[in-house]
Amino acid sequence: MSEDTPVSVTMQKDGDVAVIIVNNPPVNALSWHVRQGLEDNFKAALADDGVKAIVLRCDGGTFIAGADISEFGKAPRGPDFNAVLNMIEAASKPVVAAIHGTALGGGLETALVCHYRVAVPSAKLGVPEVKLGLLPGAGGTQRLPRVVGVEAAATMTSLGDPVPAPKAKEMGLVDELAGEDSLAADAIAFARAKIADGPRPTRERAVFGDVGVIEQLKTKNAKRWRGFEAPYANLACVEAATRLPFEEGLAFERQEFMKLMMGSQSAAQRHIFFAERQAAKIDGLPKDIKLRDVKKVGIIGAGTMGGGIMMNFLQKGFPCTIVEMQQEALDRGLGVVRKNYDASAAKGRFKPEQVDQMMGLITPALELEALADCDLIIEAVYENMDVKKEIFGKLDKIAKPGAILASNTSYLDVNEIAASTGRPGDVLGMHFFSPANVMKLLEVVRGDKTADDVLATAMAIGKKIGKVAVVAGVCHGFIGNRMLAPRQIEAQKLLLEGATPAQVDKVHVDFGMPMGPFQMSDLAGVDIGWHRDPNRIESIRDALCAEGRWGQKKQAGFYDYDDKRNPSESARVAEIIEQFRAKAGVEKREISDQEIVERTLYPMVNEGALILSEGKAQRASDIDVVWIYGYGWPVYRGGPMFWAGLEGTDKIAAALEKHGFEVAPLLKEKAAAKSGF
Ligand code: 3H9
Repeated sequence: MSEDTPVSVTMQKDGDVAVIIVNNPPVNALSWHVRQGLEDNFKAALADDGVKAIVLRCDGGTFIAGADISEFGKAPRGPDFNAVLNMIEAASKPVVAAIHGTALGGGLETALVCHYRVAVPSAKLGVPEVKLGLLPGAGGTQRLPRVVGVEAAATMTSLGDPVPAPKAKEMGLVDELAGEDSLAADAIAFARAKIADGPRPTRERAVFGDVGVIEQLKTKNAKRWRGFEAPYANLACVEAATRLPFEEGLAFERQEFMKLMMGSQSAAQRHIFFAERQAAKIDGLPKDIKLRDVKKVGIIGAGTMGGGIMMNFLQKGFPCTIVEMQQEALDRGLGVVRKNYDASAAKGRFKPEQVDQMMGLITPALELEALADCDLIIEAVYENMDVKKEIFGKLDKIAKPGAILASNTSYLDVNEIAASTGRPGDVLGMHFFSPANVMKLLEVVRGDKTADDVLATAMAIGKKIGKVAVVAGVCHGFIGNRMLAPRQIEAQKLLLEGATPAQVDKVHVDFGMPMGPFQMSDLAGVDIGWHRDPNRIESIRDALCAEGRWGQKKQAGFYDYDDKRNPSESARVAEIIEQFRAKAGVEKREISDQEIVERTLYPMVNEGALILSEGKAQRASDIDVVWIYGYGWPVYRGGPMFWAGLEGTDKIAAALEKHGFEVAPLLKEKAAAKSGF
């Protein structure tokens, strides 16, 4: 051990049992010095004749939560992880892992080379590497099928979901459950009891179970795994374990791991892992800023958004007052919430009594005065500045001092809304995405005068209700919808020039998006924003609206729909496009898929660059988080700004210029430096 090696692994002795303790906050990741410490301490324990058994446990809130992801892609340092694990597995004395918190990825792989595993009931064990575009690359795919069988190993590795300790015990992954408060002592006693049995190397156990499950998993998850490489690589390794000797299986796993590690999908998924955590941080604000107390929530508007927003809070036990103008609308809104919960209960996500409990937290009201005791009030009425200003003006007189007043506006100027109150410091935007009880993204819109503690509280509340919250500045459409706009405009132009809605949508779906611009428009409603000026027919979209082709809800939009909402290409839409083309004097031509990418996806990067340089997003990775969690951008492409780096900012800038776009100065800068964002 050299002088600059942090001491993150220590050893204590309890009679004839050596206890090796990892302490590497915050999650005991396997940083190079932990691997070094494990090697040194295991060697010492094995060399000590007084030691008859070894316990491996961790200090802090968790067992080892995996390899240190921040080391990936950097020059290797410290001992090779696999070599350390092989040494532990080959120990001549029984080794017991004592697990609390989470044993994840390389953490579980470490536990798998221990000869026995003892865990507290609250612990969770899993191999989530697939969520980082990887596979357990330290023997996990070869040892798991020997401990839990092929079916469980294939499921655990390809889906990446952790297993609670009691279930892990049933599966044979955990040998004994310890007392929640007596893990250290229980593990020592267990290890002592195993001295007579001796070591039990996992590699010497036989793989068991039916390999047929692998094809079943592929069929079942085909939609979920569309475009992803890692789930299939995980399954290939588990399959290899069923036919190859252990060492050959390990070599195959290593080869597959390296392929994923060097590829762009894992780089993108690792980027998002850190981006998501980074998004929670507000630049310039102290981490320990005192938050406002939010116990009771008020919602204005019981429509789809208001009801969906309220569901998030009810699920976390917040009493909610919901206000509507008319009894009928209120009843309808609450009916929808109840129906949604009942549907979830039918799928086993809630118990019926939980649904009653959540519904019991609602106070319905017809007057804004009912919100007087709420700590956070979220306005979710339709997008009209005058209406919103009137509501906030009234709220100013009703809400208690210190209450946070939020608007769920998706486009409007939060500063103007705030100015209709005498307390603009308490006002901000909380922009949820539809369906609000499902979509993970929350844009927290910081007005010019929003107080720091109001912003920090809104971000913390977002996390509490299970959202990924991102700070956005005030601008038309904030981060997400502002970037959506150029894409939608350009998609319409492409129709005029010769592309079909189906062609444009296919390019987006092939890229990995859940749907393309026209499918999205049909789902959300082609008529959004059109009713303000229904006599205007200036675009293909206006013409569709004028004919009542408002999207799926009318079984007609950019596509025709049957009773089951299956889309088909529309002859009528083709006619409308043709008419507009003639009127505009545009000549029809072949549009290549590449041109669709360049004219619909590249402009999003351009807009993102503007958003960044205007300071409307704190960092490029926040923009990526918005697009992953709010719009279904494929996580294996890391969000638009990360993808720009993969695609080449120089290539993007050149193509935008070629198509006549004004290239954002920041994008030009990145292009000149050939760097990403
Ligand atoms: C692997 O093991 C590959 C192997 O097969 C080996 C192959 C050879 N590394 O999430 P939190 C940081 S791949 C580095 O907010 P929580 C995180 O960035 C790995 N850093 O806490 C954050 O930093 P900051 C397989 C990590 O309590 C801080 O710790 N393992 C790592 O909500 C707190 O994190 C996984 O994929 C890491 N592995 O949740 C597990 N993990 O404070 C990934 C966390 O500066 N981790 N950090 O923002 C998790 O799922 C959650 O962090 C965990 C705790 C559930 C553990």
